[in-house]
Amino acid sequence: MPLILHHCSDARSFRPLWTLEEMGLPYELRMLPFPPRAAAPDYLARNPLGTIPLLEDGEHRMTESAAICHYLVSRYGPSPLNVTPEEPGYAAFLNGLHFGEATLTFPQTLVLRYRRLEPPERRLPQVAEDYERWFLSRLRKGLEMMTGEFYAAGRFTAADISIGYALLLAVRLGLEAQFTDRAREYWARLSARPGYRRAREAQQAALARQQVPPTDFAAPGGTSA
Ligand SMILES: N[C@@H](CCC(=O)N[C@@H](CS)C(=O)NCC(=O)O)C(=O)O
Repeated sequence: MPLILHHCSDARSFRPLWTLEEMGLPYELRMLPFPPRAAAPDYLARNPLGTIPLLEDGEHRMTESAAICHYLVSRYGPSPLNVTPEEPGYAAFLNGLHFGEATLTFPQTLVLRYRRLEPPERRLPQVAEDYERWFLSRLRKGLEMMTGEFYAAGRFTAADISIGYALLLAVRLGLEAQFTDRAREYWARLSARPGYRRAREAQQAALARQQVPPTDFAAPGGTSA
């Protein structure tokens, strides 16, 4: 049975898509309009949270993007994208996987929601500004913990994919101009990877084939990204 990934363009489900492409695993990509909860109500039968990603692997369903990346590299490895508990980089690996989502992506969803997605009368500029500052400060300080070109184990791993998605979202939100040199160089390294490029091509091809509109991060009507 193939792995099935439910995905909205440029949303957190890009993390597992990138991982699948880096690993060269076979998968089926099912595109959804954003936000799926409102735009594709049938999806709630598969994932009651209404969020993406959803990975279906036989009887297993997973809805947390960083956990899915961890699952793929450990369940379908061995892969250099994984770091095992025996390796010295294991602690940094787990830290990076969760740092990318909990510390770097969540504050950006507040920026997105209260600056762009909510209808004008519900927007909260103070919240958006505060969490933009929060994100940029955590990004700067968090990347200071990196000792080499990648976050853990001296090589590209799923931790870089988790953090890389947060950088992709920041670019989509127009925050790139405020990146430090370190963040800018890190993002350039990640986004130049053939695996990243293949994931973007797979996303664009699936959007066209399935006739699904791309996520519009500037449009009111979504609730959170
Ligand atoms: N922590 C979860 C968050 C999942 C999530 O909130 N996804 C967003 C898209 S990036 C979503 O589906 N938002 C639509 C909604 O809340 O209706 C993860 O890392 O996958």
